[in-house]
Amino acid sequence: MSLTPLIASLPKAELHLHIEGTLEPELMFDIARRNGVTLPYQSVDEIRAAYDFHNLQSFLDIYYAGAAVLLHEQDFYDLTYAYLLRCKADNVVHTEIFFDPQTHTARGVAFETVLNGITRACEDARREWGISSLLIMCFLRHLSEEAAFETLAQALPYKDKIIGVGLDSSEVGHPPAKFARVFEQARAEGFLAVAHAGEEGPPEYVYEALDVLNVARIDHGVRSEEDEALMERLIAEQMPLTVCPLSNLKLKVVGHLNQHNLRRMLQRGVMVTVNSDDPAYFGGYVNQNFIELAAALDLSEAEIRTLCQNSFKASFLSSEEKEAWC
Ligand code: ES4
Ligand code: ZN
Repeated sequence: MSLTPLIASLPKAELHLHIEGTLEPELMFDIARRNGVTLPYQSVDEIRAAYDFHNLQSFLDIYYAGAAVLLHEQDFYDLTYAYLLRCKADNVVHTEIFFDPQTHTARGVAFETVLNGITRACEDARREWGISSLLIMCFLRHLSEEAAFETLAQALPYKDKIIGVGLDSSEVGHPPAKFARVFEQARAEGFLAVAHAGEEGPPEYVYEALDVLNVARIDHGVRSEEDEALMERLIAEQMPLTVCPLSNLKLKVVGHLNQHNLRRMLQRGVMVTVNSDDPAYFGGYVNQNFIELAAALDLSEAEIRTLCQNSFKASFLSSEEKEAWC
């Protein structure tokens, strides 16, 4: 029996979503036109045809180029509002949104412009549809520690609008420890911490994220399975992994969805969740990730329910808010 109606009907939280990765080609074109930005593509079809990635870096090059159309507060508002409309369609009632300020400040866009546009859309979605959101500011790990410190300083006046800090972009060659001091200061300032680790990088990067950055969640973490002691630790600590199945497929972290280790990890008791990462680039929002994964791994109804419950348990909602959804 199809699990699609169950997947569609269950309330869920999304915990691994880059707002710049929700820029659909149609909106990219609209915003480019109104901002007078020239894209290296003639049509929406041509953009979609370029989304053929062989690893993380080949995706990131195209993703950063697409984000260059975003200039004004309204652009960030429109981007975020369109994503939140997709949350409503997928019964995502709570979302924890990553944003990459350095992608924009490097082009001369003010930190406040980015933050205000995203925040205003989140406030409207809460009022209009009751969707709650929290923001996580990511440091680009291919850039320097000094650049990350500058970004952290820019965020300090907006601590009330940003729940935590994260670490994304090119993983291999940029281990978590590169940002040990930045994360130490961020946590001292009251930010929660998460980090991408074990997507393309080895299990050692997951250990570093835990032990050096003191993260509360690991983003991806799928390569943790290569280290048995690490798996036992993740299970014992109920450390959440925010897994992104269609992302792993499109970036060739796995060859086929039926080779994905999410079900094995779930059955061992790892606190795994299902998320969409960069849905405009990877071919599906959160329900599509559930649907394709359920088909490929033959997930049961009970497993789908557990994954949706995990999404709230692993969230940064208060324990009262979590209980209301679990
Ligand atoms: C990302 Cl899939 C992925 N990995 C690392 N950094 C990212 N930024 C946006 N998507
Ligand atoms: Zn990601």
